[in-house]
Amino acid sequence: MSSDENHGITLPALPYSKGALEPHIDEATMGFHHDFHHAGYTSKFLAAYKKLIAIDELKSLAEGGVESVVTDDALAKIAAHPDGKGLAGALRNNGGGWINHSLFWKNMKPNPDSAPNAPKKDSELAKAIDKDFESFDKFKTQFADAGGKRFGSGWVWLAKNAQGLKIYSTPNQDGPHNTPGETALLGLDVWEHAYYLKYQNKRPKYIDAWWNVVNWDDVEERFNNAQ
Ligand code: MN3
Repeated sequence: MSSDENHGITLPALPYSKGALEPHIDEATMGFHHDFHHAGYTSKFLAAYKKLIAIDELKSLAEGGVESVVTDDALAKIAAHPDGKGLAGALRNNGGGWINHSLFWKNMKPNPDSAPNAPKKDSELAKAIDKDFESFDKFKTQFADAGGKRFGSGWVWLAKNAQGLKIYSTPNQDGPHNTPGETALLGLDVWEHAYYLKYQNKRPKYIDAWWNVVNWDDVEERFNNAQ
């Protein structure tokens, strides 16, 4: 398939091997998560996207790129079109799933020795976290709380907008991409498929372990690019 036919909606390769995040995130979970869940979101998003751009009155929504079709505004316009009712839901869930997981893999990196893991001291990101959350520890507590309180499936985000940094959670595959002006810096998948094999129903244990593998260089790069 050429890049024209898939509109850039492809399954990105993991930036490390499936077992590289052990012992924090297990190899089997990474395999299912990437090869089945993310692959499924990718193929279903592409199918829905192709249907969307075949509708004359709606195809202009894609002019800003594939991510522009999953803002809340675009999805409302799609849902209001007679041919777009089922399509809006498919785009929201699968487009969101494709975007969120593409970020999630890059947001992590191996840390087999569980070395201390935090943003670089004196980086602009570290200063912004201290400014908006008082301290890195308080940031982590607030972020983990948001993950623990998310009922059912969803995500926790550290996002940036014109006012600064904020933490929030979203249901299902929603995320900062739904809102223009919000930039996702760090996302945590709290769907059971992200942790159940290793941690069963113990989501807080998964979140505790996940802090070890956060790729703060990636978060910092997103923060600096969002200035
Ligand atoms: Mn997932």
